[in-house]
Amino acid sequence: MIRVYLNGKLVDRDQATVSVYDHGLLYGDGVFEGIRIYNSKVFRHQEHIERLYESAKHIQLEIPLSPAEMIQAVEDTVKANNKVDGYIRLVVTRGPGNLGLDPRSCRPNVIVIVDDISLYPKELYENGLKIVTASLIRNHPNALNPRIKSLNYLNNILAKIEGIRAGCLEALMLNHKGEVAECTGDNVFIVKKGVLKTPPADAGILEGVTRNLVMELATKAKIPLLETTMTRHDIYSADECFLTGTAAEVIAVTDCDGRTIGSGKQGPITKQLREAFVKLTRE
Ligand code: PXG
Repeated sequence: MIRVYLNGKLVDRDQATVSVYDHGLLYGDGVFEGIRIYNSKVFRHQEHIERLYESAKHIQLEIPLSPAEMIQAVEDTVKANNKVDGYIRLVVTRGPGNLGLDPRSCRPNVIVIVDDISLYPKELYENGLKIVTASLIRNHPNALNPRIKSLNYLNNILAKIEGIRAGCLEALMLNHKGEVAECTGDNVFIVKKGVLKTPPADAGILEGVTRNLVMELATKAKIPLLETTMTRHDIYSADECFLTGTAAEVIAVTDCDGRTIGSGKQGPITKQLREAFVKLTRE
């Protein structure tokens, strides 16, 4: 039986319940993180916790644990579940309160779930993903900033549904200026004439932990790297394209909106960075 951390206690998953008055449920009011466990180690733990606290700060949600206590709670939950490889869903909801948007009566719920995550089918890591551009734009940063990993993921879910309806497992999202932002749960990279490019944080993206790591790996491998604004033209005419994310890891994109990207196969720099990523996480 999976044991879930709920407000300081480890409980069986069937007993891990929260109120229907929780504003996380009623309004999507809360924040979360998705973290991998590789070889019994919580991957990039500190970075995920930092992002969680930054998201919480932005929405003025006071987490009732210090970051150090949160790290301990996550470690304890991983141990209690004997997890070697897996996935952690860390959730802090605004908590139960009165009906109505006013969050002042709420007391946050802290939840840590340790479970598994399903990857894309293995062959897609060799053949690459097909994606389409969603007609829905990414949230305007002055409305709900994509840098907040909030419980309100409808923007991404609606784009994902568009992708699925078009026969694709991922959808590309543009920002309010028509520039490439990110996919529904992954950041986007391209390679053009040997230069690795990715949209900057102010393009309206979640600053992915995997994105940061891939940029580090590229720097180490002396691959020129540029955070730069891009449009769909840059994706269509790229030599290579790939996505990064905790769930997806590093995966090639070989088709966007019916345009074959580069050779139509995983490109050499994508392969190199994916191998460096796999080496780092599996060793
Ligand atoms: N952009 C968005 C909008 C995301 O939600 C990423 C980029 C990649 O960030 P990381 O830090 O993971 O490299 C994400 C992450 C899920 C799931 O359950 C989604 C994410 C991560 C883990 C699981 O679909 N999104």
